[in-house]
Amino acid sequence: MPQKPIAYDVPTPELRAATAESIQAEILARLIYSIGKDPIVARPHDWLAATIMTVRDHVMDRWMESSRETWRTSHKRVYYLSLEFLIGRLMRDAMSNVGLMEPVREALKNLNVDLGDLINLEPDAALGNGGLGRLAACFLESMSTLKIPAYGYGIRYVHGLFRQEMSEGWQVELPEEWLAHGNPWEFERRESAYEVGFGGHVESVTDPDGEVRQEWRPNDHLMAVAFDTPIVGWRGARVNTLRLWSAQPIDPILLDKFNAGDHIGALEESAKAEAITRVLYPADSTAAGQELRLRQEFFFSSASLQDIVRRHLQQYGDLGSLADKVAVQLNDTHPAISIAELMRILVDENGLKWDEAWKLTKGTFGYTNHTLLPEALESWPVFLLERLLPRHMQIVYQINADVLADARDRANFSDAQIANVSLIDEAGGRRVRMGQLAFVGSHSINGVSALHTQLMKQTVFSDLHKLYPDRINNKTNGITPRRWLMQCNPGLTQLIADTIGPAFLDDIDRLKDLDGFAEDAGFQARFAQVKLENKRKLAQLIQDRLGIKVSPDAMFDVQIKRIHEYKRQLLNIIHAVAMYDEIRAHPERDWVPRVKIFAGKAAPGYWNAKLIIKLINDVAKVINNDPAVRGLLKVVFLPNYNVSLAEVIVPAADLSEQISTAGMEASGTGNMKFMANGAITIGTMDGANVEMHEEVGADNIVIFGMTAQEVEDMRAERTTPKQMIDASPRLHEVLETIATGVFSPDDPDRYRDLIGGLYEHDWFMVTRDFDAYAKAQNEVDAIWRDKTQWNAMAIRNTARVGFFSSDRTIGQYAQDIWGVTVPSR
Ligand code: 26V
Repeated sequence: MPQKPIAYDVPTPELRAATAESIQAEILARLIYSIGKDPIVARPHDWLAATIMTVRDHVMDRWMESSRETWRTSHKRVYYLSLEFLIGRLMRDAMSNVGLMEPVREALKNLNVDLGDLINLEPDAALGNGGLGRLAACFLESMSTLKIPAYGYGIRYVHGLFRQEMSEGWQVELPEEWLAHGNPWEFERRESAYEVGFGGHVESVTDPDGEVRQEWRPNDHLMAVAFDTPIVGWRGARVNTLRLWSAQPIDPILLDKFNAGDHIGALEESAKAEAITRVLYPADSTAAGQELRLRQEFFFSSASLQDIVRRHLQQYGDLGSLADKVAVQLNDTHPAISIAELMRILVDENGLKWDEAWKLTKGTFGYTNHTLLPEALESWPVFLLERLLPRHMQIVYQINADVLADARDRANFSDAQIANVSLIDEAGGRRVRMGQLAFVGSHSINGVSALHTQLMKQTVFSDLHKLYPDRINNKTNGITPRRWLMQCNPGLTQLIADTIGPAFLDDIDRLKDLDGFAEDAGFQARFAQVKLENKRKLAQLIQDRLGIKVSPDAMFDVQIKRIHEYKRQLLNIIHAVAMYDEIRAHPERDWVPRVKIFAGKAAPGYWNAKLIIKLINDVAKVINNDPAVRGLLKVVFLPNYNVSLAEVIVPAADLSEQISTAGMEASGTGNMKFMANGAITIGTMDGANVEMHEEVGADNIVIFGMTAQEVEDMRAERTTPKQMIDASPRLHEVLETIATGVFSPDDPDRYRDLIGGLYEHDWFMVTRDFDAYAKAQNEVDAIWRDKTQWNAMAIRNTARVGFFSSDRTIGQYAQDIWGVTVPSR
């Protein structure tokens, strides 16, 4: 039965008043009554839990009111489906968004506890690999800020992204345990549990009225249990829910096995079920291809769709209005099986006609593509889908039949074009292409930067784009300015507020008012002072963690992101070696002191990425210890890069390295974080760098290297770079130094193949872009020497970052894709 909209007439509750005294009492009450600890013996983790619970309490009224309001007003709901949410820490974010920072700090101080220590004690929720997962987290915060009724749906991995340690410069992966001390943010919802099936067979059933229906009879079952986390927007505008699914067995123990003495066998089912949500896949650029990954994808998709349909029926009573009241956004193809699952729920379980169900499905789904790398495009063997999800395989075939008919009849496609749009890849073993499935099942397909969207139209989806020309659109990524400016850089935030007033806190475009201060000597000095303070903190962290002394007066040149050949950390470290050679060859020159800072994880199976980490560490060891360098150059690799570490590094950066091979970085979002914090970018015309160049102006960014078109042409030529390398004596020498073991005397051949690859094909254009890069770095040095120019450029970066707020991005999704009106703020 549909529920009547509830006639609550509760006004939006004000955020509960808070003073240091009231908060202190609340924390103590939580410590005693919820944690069960006497303050005298309470450990830091007890204080943390009590503080989180206190902050959480201040969010609860808004949370309930937010969902009440959505029921009452019947507004459309947005569901963001993502296998990854790279949340990081939540306490500072929540405190800051509801204005509790100062009272909590004060309250804790009175209790002899340091808020900063507690903040650093909170585990960093790393339920994601990199950009795609962090984007999902920024989007959640922006959806709350913009008061959009939204839910994030994901997986509650017991182990998030692995912890990275260094062993003699090599990456070692260790399990991550964010739940070890419990998670005070989450609420387990045992009542919101769904059965998810796998395997079995499909039966044709004839209804009493003669209709033939398909019924899936899975032979494996498990439960999806919901865990909810509140996500509060800026100034508590709204509180949305992040709902993460945990897999649990239907029967926790098989008693007959146990009683028969098979104690391990009795727990087998349970272990099998729980395996599904145990660990996040740590690869972000090669489709995993393993059965467990497909099980994760379906488990999560099915639970989410069941929940969405249940909620819709509860409120509206019928499914005809689904596309009017529900928008589901697929974060890449990882949840694309949802399209077949919704069709199954509509047709098999609710008796809708195929055509109507298909219309509703397309009206409901939108799909965001985040990569064009061929190896990252997901596809699953037909035999695997047939075995795990036999009914979904039938549905995929049926969808495909319609698409192929469209292609033949309506568009008059050639055989090659038909093969391109087909959901089934026939080359090699037959596979289902999830990108094609997501495309045909969605009314909107978007890329994440202007260039990326254009390339989508020209490459992977060129024929689907011809067939359905009004579907592809662009939504350039963004970042939340709350976490990535206000919270991580309070010094700069205060300075900006003192200079142009606090309006930018609510309307980020007002940062433009800083433009007028770019040349103001007094403001420049204060701006530089804030940067220096942030650099001191990072220098301290480097000293503490690595025992390396770096001068905060040197230029902090930063590249932090996943390690990948296309991101070209190799280009950066080769440049470090070139600098090293020159400093030694020309000690008399006026060198700009630099610290090259790297951080990032490599996928555990990605050999070259791991080798690049080792190379950075090998080079660091030599350069940092060579007295001839006189401290003019330091190389630092900070282990275990995560959101929390980024929050320390980004505000301290002078130079932001965004140097991917043009055409390969879909957008990048780190680039935007640095821009907000007044770093100058050295970058290629790739991803969102192109739009940064446009927004900040050519004079305030350092662009170098081949364009995407030039890369494509060069690759087509198939010339080897050898001649070119030989013609560049400087590059040649550097490559030889690395290849012959100068940095790896313990294993002189360690880098022979890595460097050999550059001579042979150099797919990522490291050598072809080297000279341009080195020249651009010289330009950077020249700007650095002119502090007035540097500061003016840096200030303009902060001033012009407004476009890259995820509030802008989400506003565009809401308007163009979801059909949701954004209430005025
Ligand atoms: C992820 C995974 C996860 C584990 C299993 C297999 C697999 C295969 C492919 C992928 C795709 C990851 C794509 C991705 O992270 N793209 C990044 O998305 C960012 C947000 O849009 C964007 O800024 C980056 O440029 C883009 O690389």
